[in-house]
Amino acid sequence: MLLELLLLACSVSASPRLSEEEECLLEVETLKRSIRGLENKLLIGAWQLKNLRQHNFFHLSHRRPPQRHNETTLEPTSLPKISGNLIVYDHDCSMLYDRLKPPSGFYRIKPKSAEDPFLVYCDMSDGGGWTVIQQRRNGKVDFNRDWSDYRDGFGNFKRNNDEFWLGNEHIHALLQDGEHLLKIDLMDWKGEKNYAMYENFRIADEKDKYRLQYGLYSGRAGDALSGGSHMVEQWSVSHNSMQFSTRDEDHDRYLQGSCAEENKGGWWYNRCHAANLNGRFYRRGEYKARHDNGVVWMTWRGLWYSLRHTTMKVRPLVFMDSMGSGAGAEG
Ligand SMILES: [Ca+2]
Repeated sequence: MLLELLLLACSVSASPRLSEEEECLLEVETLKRSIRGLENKLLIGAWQLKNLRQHNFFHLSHRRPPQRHNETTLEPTSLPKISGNLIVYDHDCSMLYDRLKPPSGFYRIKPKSAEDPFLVYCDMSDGGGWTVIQQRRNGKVDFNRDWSDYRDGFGNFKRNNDEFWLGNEHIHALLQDGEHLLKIDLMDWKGEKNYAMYENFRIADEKDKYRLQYGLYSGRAGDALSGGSHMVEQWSVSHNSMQFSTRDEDHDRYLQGSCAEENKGGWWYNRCHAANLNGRFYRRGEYKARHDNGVVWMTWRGLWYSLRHTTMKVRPLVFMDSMGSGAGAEG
């Protein structure tokens, strides 16, 4: 549009002399180049804004000097590469641990199958290398949320004791390559700790509603994900091969109602559960309610006790083989 006006202005004002026409064309060419330069600046700005929004913090490592008005174009190939503190080498926290052995904290990772890097909490204690996918600590974050929140992740990603759900899309990407161990750390209101581990933990993609799969259980808190040791309970509450449900997307096996609605969280509900780690946060442990909707691990403290701390964290099985059991009871 701008260019058309410029060309029009040229054709009206220019005399038929060739030199002036050439001059005008030259000016148009210069303006075209500066438009391309501005378009590229806009691209860089949008790219920086995207990073800022995704990761809360972002420092320009290579701030470009201000451009002169008639400076020639910046070709797209000169867009800044991911560099400086934006470099993301690690597919998960185990890779970061192997490389740098840093302390526990929030780091940016990029699993092979993920489109963009994202922020995770890395637990570098307990053998190190754990990527944390869920954390409950103080009840400050509401876990009774919709499908899109559980898909994309929610909560706070700043302090070590922040509560969050990493997001089913991120968890799916994280577990795509190789086999992973899931460790669940629990703590009750007296400060007693316990844990459960599952081999070959993975979840399907969104098309299959993030269906849960896991293999062998080990640990001391009991196999609540499979509903304990009774066959009848296992049939109705085992979470293995269940799809994910939220209050607005019911994929459970409870035909008369919605487990997610009753139990106040997103989870792989059957009809309904023996483990409800995304449930409602009750501040005193034992609770009374219409439904067993607390932060529950049935095989340890029962359905009517809501836990104080929970952590769900994953690590490649290979990592465990090279480091020993990793079976510490750290919460
Ligand atoms: Ca249902």
